[in-house]
Amino acid sequence: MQPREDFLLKAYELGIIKFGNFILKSGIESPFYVDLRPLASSPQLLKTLANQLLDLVEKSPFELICGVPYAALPMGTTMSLASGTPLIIKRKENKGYGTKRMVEGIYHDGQNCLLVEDVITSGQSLLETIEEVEREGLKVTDIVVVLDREQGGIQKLKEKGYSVHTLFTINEVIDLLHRFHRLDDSEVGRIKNFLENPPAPPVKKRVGLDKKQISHPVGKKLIEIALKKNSNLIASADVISSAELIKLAKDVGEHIVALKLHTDIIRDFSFELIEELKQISKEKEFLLFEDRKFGDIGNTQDLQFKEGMYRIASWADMITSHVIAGEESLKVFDNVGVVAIVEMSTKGTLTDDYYVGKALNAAKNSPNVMGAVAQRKVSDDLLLFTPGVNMSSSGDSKGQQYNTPEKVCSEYHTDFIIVGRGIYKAADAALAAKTYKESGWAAYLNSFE
Ligand code: 5BU
Repeated sequence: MQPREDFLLKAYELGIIKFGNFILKSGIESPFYVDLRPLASSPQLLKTLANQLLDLVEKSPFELICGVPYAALPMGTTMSLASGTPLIIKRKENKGYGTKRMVEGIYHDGQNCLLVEDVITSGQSLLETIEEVEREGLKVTDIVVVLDREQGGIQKLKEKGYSVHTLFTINEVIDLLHRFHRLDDSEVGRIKNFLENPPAPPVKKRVGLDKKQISHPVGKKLIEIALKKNSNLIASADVISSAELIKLAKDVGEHIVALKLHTDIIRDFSFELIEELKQISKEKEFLLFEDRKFGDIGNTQDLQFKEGMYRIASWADMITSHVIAGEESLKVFDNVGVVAIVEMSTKGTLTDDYYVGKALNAAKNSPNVMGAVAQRKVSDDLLLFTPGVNMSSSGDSKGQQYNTPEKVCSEYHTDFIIVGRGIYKAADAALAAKTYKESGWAAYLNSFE
């Protein structure tokens, strides 16, 4: 038996490949599932693997080794120990926006780094890793991969000029396991058929406003208004005087589902203003949405929400809050629909993937939360609000980034678009609101196709 075959059979006994029915991350149902992480539980096998991978790249010109997190980290480390080549570590959680470096360790510009990957499928995540490593000034020419699932990844990387060295292809693994009686004929047939005709990933259908499972009463009310008015438009009234605000509310009221306010920018704020806004909102049927972006400990938020000169709790239907202080801090917002800020629209925002994931979890666990502000899809049990929408500009000089209603509705499945300057700075705000309402609703309807 060859050393490769011996390695594979032992690795199989450890459980690195399982057969049956598995739902992959993409939603595809697969007859096998590969997970190379258990290899780290056998130091001997890990050493054997590292040596075999090093043999594959014997002639490659690398000066550093980097394992793609997480499964390939122990492999990269073992290769580093076995070869005496320094290791560097790529972070997974930081998307490169903050100040933290993406790659940790000692290295300098222009050094050649060998990337180690456990399994390659479409090659997409490897391409992203390469980009991040190259952005740090390192050079990538060679990649070594334990298993190629033969779904186009190798081809994609080769087209981009990278040399890819693979220890096994999935077909080879299946054949070997067949030959050594770990798989019977019918299982092999089923797997080969899957590999030859890989199914397309199921497309996740957008859930319409009428079918969304929203239990919060304010969320239900907002949906009711949207369906009645055929509008998913929220106007952001970032004006600084009561007179302007009242005029805007009257002008755009019939087209919107909510009027978003920043009451702390209004020079002459008063409760007469609030009373008048409430009156207009009742007549024109829209909700009052205070974009306060709370972001403190629960007790302070409680005071900011109920007390002070704005007494937001006494009049707002909806508010925004960061979730930075954790789930419990959101409990103070009773009798109001909370929209959790999980991702911001600005260039260089610190709300990276890691933050968004945690923030969404906190939002979903909080009964006061009815929706989220984000620039990506969120789960169907939250309403999605997307600001940074403008049809005639791509951004401003202070970091704002704009998308069109079409883009946010079709790509993010946004439920409500939020438009500020696109409306209140227009020569005719009423007309602009009507235009955004019509484009927003058409984009919403088109996003089902
Ligand atoms: P604009 O004039 O359309 O750029 O105004 C956008 C509004 O949405 C403005 O009131 C912001 O405070 C608000 N906003 C945003 O633009 N981006 C975000 O990520 C969040 C809020 Br959260």
